[in-house]
Amino acid sequence: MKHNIIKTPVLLLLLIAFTSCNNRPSGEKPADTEKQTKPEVFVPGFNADSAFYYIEKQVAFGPRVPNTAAHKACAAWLENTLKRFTKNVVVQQTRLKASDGTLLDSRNIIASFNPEDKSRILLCAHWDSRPWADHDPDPANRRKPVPAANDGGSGVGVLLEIARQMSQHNPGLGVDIVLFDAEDYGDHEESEGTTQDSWGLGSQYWSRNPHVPGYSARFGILLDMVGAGGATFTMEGTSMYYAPEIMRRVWDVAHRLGYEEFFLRRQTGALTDDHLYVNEITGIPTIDIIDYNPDREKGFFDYWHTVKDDMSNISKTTLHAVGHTVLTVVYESV
Ligand code: AHN
Ligand code: ZN
Repeated sequence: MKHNIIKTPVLLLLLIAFTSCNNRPSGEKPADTEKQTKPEVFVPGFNADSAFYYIEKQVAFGPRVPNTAAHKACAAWLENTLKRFTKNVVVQQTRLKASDGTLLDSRNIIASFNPEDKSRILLCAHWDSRPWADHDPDPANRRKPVPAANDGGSGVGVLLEIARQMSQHNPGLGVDIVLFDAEDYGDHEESEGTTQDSWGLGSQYWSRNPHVPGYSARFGILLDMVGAGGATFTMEGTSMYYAPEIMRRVWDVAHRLGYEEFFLRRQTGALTDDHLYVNEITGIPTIDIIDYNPDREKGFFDYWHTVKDDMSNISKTTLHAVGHTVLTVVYESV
């Protein structure tokens, strides 16, 4: 386990537990003032079969590693699928430099609902696959790509189903779904001198170059690894630093809906994920719903960054708990 240097003294007090991909939130801390929700509004049902199908479709392209044909084909499919749900779809295509120097043909895919509305919510997930299964127990697999059903596919599957629901029932406020590319091109475990900012390249780019100049939102929710059976979403440290009120509100909704076995009220160490860059660079208070539990060997799900991150890990029960919770938070934010 490697530990990063903490640069901000207050964080020493705030962040107790640290993990192998910890970080040091250092940007401006935005005001985190969201009013309480209104439980009486209409919320459409979340169809977990549909979300599951959207994950199957992604996985069927093969690993969506930047600069591969599968990646390009999946990008086109994601764009066309979102265009069935809203006419406001933009693709940010750019070349991003990985820390090993590789130029990645990257696409952030963005779908907006009620684009003229000033009151907005950001929903995001990464859609790319990790190029190396560097946590595979078999060393022979550690240079092979990850199928990325859970780590990548699941968050996108849930957001596509949310988009489908919003196309049928207008949420009554602005919602932007941002599918980040090149999240999982972070340095290989066995490479020397790993750097934290090798992760989240697509979200770093979008945060500096949002699809709408001066873009802002009331808050953001990132979904990462939201599909495994037995998932536990602990109260992750970066989210708790930047957006504690959003965390409490989302966890309150989840508990009210009966999903307390998934959404644990336990604070855990700060992680580097796309929400870190959104928080640091845009100032939009953004949380991460991520399957993470320090009691596990890896912290993440068993097949994280292995060649077995395939459809056999995906549970409709977990997808439903997350999708229902996030849809409820969105529709109750009117
Ligand atoms: C690290 O492993 C450094 N952070 C977790 C972010 C991640 C990777 N999410 C999915 N894959
Ligand atoms: Zn990953």
